[in-house]
Amino acid sequence: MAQRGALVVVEGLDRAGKSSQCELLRKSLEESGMPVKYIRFPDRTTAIGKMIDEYLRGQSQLDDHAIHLLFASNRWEVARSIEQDIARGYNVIVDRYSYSGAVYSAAKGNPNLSLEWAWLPEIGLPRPDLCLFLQISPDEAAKRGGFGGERYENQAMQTRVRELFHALFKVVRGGHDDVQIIDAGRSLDEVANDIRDAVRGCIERLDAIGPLRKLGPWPGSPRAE
Ligand code: DGP
Repeated sequence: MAQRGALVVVEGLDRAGKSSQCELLRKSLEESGMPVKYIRFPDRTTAIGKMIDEYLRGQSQLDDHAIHLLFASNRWEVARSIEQDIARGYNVIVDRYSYSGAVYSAAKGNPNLSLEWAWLPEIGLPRPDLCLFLQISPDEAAKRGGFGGERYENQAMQTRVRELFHALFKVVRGGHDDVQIIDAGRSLDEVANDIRDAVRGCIERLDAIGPLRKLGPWPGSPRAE
């Protein structure tokens, strides 16, 4: 049987360069003859994705918990196809994933929507073999062409999001090297080189990692026996 592919997630603040870097990574893997698929969340093309799109563009209002669960559903609706692609040997690059899911919702400051609560609907989704966090200061992000007009694209929110990403990574990292911080304040090429090296290293480790894993519960939460 062919070796399975790797599940690689690219995360970061708005304007950190995720989409450009995902494209460069896709090209570089394809040029090396590796099968690649590239997906991004939110996937605004599905029925759920269209509701998310309207919300982000300020055309609809939704309860914080309701929109949170729509974002998570948008991942669940393609979870099976990610697993199938990985099993068929594709390396799947994902632009934003569960980490954005938990962090952006918790960053709203709703006292009934903690980071821990926000993580719950992510449990059981395919677990990335590698998560690359493109680190950039909120000031630098604002300089890069400024923020657009979508919900969340403002300095206060981005600062909170940044803090919460680090808080989340501390909790879910579990001592493994599957979350790597990349300094995205450098040139496109420098960042792309680091990403490419990290992903190649991950692909080489796939045998040692074993089958695709699932995102686990919040550490410390009680489990049923
Ligand atoms: P993007 O298409 O990558 O620019 O993402 C759109 C915006 O939505 C961006 O500000 C980040 C935010 N976002 C992405 N995924 C999620 C999610 O799962 N939950 C929440 N609350 N926000 C998200």
